[in-house]
Amino acid sequence: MQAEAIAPADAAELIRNAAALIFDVDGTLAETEELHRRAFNLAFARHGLDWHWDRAAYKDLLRVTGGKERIRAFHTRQWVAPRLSDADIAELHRIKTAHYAELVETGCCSLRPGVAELLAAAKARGQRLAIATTTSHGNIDALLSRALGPRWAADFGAIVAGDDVKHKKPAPDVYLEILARLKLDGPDCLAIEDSANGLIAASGANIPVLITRSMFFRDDDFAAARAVLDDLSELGGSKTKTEKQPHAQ
Ligand code: XBP
Ligand code: MG
Repeated sequence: MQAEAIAPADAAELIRNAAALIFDVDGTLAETEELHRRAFNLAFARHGLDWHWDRAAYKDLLRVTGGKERIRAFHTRQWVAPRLSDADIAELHRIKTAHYAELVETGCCSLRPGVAELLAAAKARGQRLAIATTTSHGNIDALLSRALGPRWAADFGAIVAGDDVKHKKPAPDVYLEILARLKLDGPDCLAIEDSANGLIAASGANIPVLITRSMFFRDDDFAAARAVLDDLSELGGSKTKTEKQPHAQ
């Protein structure tokens, strides 16, 4: 389906008019999935498992949201694999999370283009900010304390992570929890996401979605999004046209 191009100004207006901007983390604030992939592989090696997720395998595994769920999904597909209890998987995921924090600490994963500028502009106009993610609070803090400084959380009115809710994306749980905490209605807000699972989750909470295409989800189906950008730096300049989905309001 050919998307109708809209000027970045229309996407910028969507942003400015929202009562709250609700940000996804992985792939949206920063291209973190490559670090997650490396952290999973380091944890497998540390655990004595001969598993290695290359980018193609990881792209497919990313359809499963949540690191623990992703490991379980991969384990289930193996013809031959050691028995892994839920406790084993939780421990494997804990090791992976420690490796992820070390990788983020090296400073090799900065915020995506336009993210810092948008956060600063939203703060300057008193616009409310929130985070709705599948990853963990520890991973959010590792990334944003490095990118935005130790007091980064003070700028966000609500932060909901994967294990805070019963069902992870594409279920709407994290977004419904954000709306409940902010006491706002979905249509008054705007979700900023990078994946089809994120689009489905926010749409399930009746929140309009602006997509920024990311490394592993470039070819996902974003027909239900209000606008699709290559990245948020388009809001500042008129670098390229954004794609507006034909039936978006
Ligand atoms: C993306 C995810 C997460 C990360 C890995 O989260 O699905 O599972 O891939 O992080 P987002 P964990 O909603 O921010 O795009 O291993 O902590 O799950
Ligand atoms: Mg994401």
